Parts: sequence; C-alpha cells; structure tokens
Amino acid sequence: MDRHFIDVMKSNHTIAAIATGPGPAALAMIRISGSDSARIGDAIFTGSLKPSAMESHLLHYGHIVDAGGARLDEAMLVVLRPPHSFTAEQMVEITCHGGGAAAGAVLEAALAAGARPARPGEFSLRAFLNGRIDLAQAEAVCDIINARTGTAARAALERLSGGLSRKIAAVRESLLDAAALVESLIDFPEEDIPPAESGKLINDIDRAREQIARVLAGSKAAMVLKDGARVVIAGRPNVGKSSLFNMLLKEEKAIVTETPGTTRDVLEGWIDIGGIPVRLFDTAGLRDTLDEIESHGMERARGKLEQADLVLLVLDGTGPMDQEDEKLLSQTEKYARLILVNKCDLSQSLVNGTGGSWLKISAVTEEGLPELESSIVARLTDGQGIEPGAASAANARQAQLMGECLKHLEVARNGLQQKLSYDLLASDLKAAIDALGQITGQTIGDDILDRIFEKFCIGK
Ligand SMILES: Nc1nc2c(ncn2[C@@H]2O[C@H](COP(=O)(O)OP(=O)(O)OP(=O)(O)O)[C@@H](O)[C@H]2O)c(=O)[nH]1
Ligand SMILES: [Mg+2]
Repeated sequence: MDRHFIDVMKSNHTIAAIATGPGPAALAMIRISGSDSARIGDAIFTGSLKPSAMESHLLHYGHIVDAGGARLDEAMLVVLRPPHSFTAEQMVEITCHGGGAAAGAVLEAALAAGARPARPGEFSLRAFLNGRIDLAQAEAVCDIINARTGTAARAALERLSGGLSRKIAAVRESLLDAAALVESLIDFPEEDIPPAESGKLINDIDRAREQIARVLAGSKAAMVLKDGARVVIAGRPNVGKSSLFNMLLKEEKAIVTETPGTTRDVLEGWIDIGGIPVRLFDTAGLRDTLDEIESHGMERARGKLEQADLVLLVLDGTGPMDQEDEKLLSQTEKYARLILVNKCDLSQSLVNGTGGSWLKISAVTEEGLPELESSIVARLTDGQGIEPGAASAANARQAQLMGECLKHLEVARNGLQQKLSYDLLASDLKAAIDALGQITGQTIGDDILDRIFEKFCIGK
C-alpha cells in the first residue's frame, strides 16, 4: 500500500517551494523550512553575512549562486528562527525577481543544496503539527488564498486569527469538565446521585448545544462567502436580461439590442454582491422557436438553470402578462429564484397575478438595484446576511462535525433526563467532545489530514 502522504510530510526533512504564483511579476518568494534551512542558505547565498550567522527576522541583500558559484539572481534573504516562523521551524525566505525563470533557478539551487520539494500544504501542515495553528486555522489559510472578495478574505482572516477555534475550544473545555463530573459519578449508586449534579450537567449540556447551534446557524452565509454562488439570469427574449447582466457587471460585456433573440451563448462574469463572490450568467431568452441556433442557446440556458444557486427570472413590466410569462413562472418555480419586473422606468402594464413579492427594477436607470442586491444576499444566505466577523462553520467538514456534536449532546441530555446509566452518558459526551476535537484537529486521523492538506497549493 502507498505510504500515507502525511507520513512523508511528517518527516523532518528540510523542504523548499516557490510560494508566489507563476507568470511575470516584479518579485517571487522561495520558502525553505526545516533545521537545514540556514545551512542550505549558506550554500546558495552570497552577501555580507552567511545566513547561519544572521540575526532572526532581519532582511539581507545579496545574490543567489549555484554550486559552481555562478550568480543566478539578486535577492533579499531573511532567516526566521524557531519558533517565530510560520511553520515554527527554522525558515529561510528568499525574495528574488519574479517570473518563472529566476524563481525556478533559486528553487533548483536550494534543492541541489539538499532541500526536498515541498508538497501542497506542507508548510501549513508543519505549522499545524508543530502546534502553531490548529486545523480550523490551517483551513482558513487556504480560504484566504482562494478568497475572491475582500469580505471573504476578512472572514477567513478572522478564522485564521482563531475566532472559530476559540469558540470550539471553549465549548470543548466545558464538555471535558462535564465528562470529568460524569466519570466521578459513575461509581455512585444511581439513587445516591445528588440532584444538583444532574441539574448542573443538564445546564452545561444545554449551554454547549446552544453555542454550537449558533456557530452552525451562520454556516450557510460563511460557506457562500467562501465558495461563492452561481446566479443565473433567465427570462423571455428582450425583457432586458443582458442589460441587467451588464449593469451588475458594471461593464458592457453582453450585446444589447431591440431585437428579441440577441443573446445565444451563455455569458458569464464574477461580481461582488454584498461581499459574496457571485458567478453571474446571462442566458438566451426562452420562448418557442424553430430557429436552430436559438434552440441551442435555450438548451444551454436551461442547463445553467439546473446548476444555479439562485435564478433571477426577469419579466418585462411594459407589457401585460402573457402565456409565455405564465409558463416561465411555473417552469422556474422549482428553483431558488427572485422575480424581477424590469423596465420600471417606462409605463407599466404588468399585473402581479400571483401576489408574490416581485422586485421592480430598471436595467437602464438602475432603479431598484440596492433592493435587488440585498435580496440576492438574503436569498443566498437563507436570510442570515453577511457578517465577516462571525465565527461560523465555513466548510462542509466543520458543519458536519458540529451536527454530529449536537446529535450526541441531544442523546446525552435525553439520557440524563431519563436517568439512563452514567456509562452511556460518558460515552455520548466523549463522542461529542471528539467531534469538536476533529474540527480543531486535536482528535483526527491521518487519512483525514491527508484529504485536507492535499487541497492546498504548493508553497503554503
Ligand atoms: N427603458 C428600458 N429599456 C430597457 C431596460 N432593460 C432593457 N431595455 C431595453 O430592452 C431591449 C432588450 O434588452 P436586452 O438586454 O438585450 O434584453 P435580453 O433579455 O437580453 O434579450 P435577448 O438576449 O434577446 O433574450 C433593449 O433595447 C434594451 O435597451 C430598462 O430597464 N428600461
Ligand atoms: Mg440578451
């Protein structure tokens, strides 16, 4: 069987990687971590001081050289002595010129001097294994790198700072105290257990349930902030879908004309709506048609509807509701949707037959835009809204573990009320504590660590 990726990563070999992205750039950064990092620095850096003689955290100018002493690039080098580095190990960070060639040559030199190429997430894994950050914080590192909006980055930074971890740790501590109390009661005959103890346990469990439920309740918003959402604009031809798309995108990307059937292909663009990264799609107008090209476009539009987190169904407010509108209203009922009545800057004759809450907008004058944006945020977050500072489960793994914790606590509470055995209670509490421990990484198997860290990028 293959050796666990984690086993390889747990070895303390000194590792190196380019931490910055590929492509032309002013600067690039190469990271080296492990007890040999300063020695490797000595072999590849020439300047007024050898890295092994440098003071920690002070930047030095010099050149990176190959084994024969030939200069590869100009560089700045810093040595970070343990435990004050990202990995809590000795680290060397080299800033050289950007673009693949210079950074690649510096990395090659570090590898030739004895470093091993780092695997994806290996620096973060070492930070976790060395106790610098917990697992929820390591996941937040990944989330910051992948954040598409400033708000999403801020929410991830809050998790990296330990916002979520502290909440989980506090509940876990209180449950550990409760479990200790239960252990002390196990040998008591049932009838001798003081009622005060049992009341305290119920209170402790209820408080833990409440706190975890609160953290879990914000998870929809936290996840949509992190993962983004797919929002699809759909409707009959000529109702103003492409105009709305351009307005939200703040760019004249889609062709807009008075001729129905203008848009054929699906167009897309990323926008920030209330901090949520939204992948917005403009689609071909839906109607009965014999035109082959238009039919293909409509097929694509219907495909996009299936994948949408939210559909913006656009109606034209200037004409009366017709059969096509009725048909689209019923066809899109199964999707999460907002119904928009467009062209509200012109005289209106559309009557809201269903009495539902339809939003009036104008893709020309931008009337109704703030209401539209806040409605989109509300729908995408199940009404929770966006709070980047809130500590919430930010991925399916964390949410699932919180759900498991709640389930075990509920069983424990019911058992207490029914005066079931304290042995059972102890095992329910232990299961709840373990679930929380897996969120922060105190109790977690190597296979799960494998799965989490392999998703990271190299150099992080
Ligand atoms: N006055 C006014 N005109 C609008 C508004 N929105 C769109 N229009 C006009 O309506 C016409 C159709 O707009 P488009 O955005 O191309 O409509 P569409 O739904 O994308 O049409 P297809 O791509 O053909 O399905 C254009 O002449 C737009 O200028 C609006 O809010 N007010
Ligand atoms: Mg269009």
